[in-house]
Amino acid sequence: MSNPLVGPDTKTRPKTKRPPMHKVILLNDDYTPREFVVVVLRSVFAIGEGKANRIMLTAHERGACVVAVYAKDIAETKATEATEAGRRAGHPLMFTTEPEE
Ligand code: TYC
Repeated sequence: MSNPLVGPDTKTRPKTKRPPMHKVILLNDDYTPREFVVVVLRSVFAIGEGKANRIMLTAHERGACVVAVYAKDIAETKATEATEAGRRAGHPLMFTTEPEE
């Protein structure tokens, strides 16, 4: 039997939205050797050789390629680390980040 003094059950759903994940994007340039790009992808992002080659080639052909998706601070740290690795070796290699969707 329903009690008229009691409203319908409502579930309180927490309003906490997950923060958006961030893409790390590899940008093409005309100077960085392909093999160097693959070495950086493998070491900074723990990507296997085949996949690293495909990501490098996609950036080479299309101008940019998404490398991986992480929480914002991790994406930014890895993009900086990978860009720095290129800079230390005298290459203009660039990684950027952007929020997903
Ligand atoms: N375009 C470079 C070359 O021809 C290779 C390269 C590929 C550089 C991908 C950056 O994100 C890159 N040597």
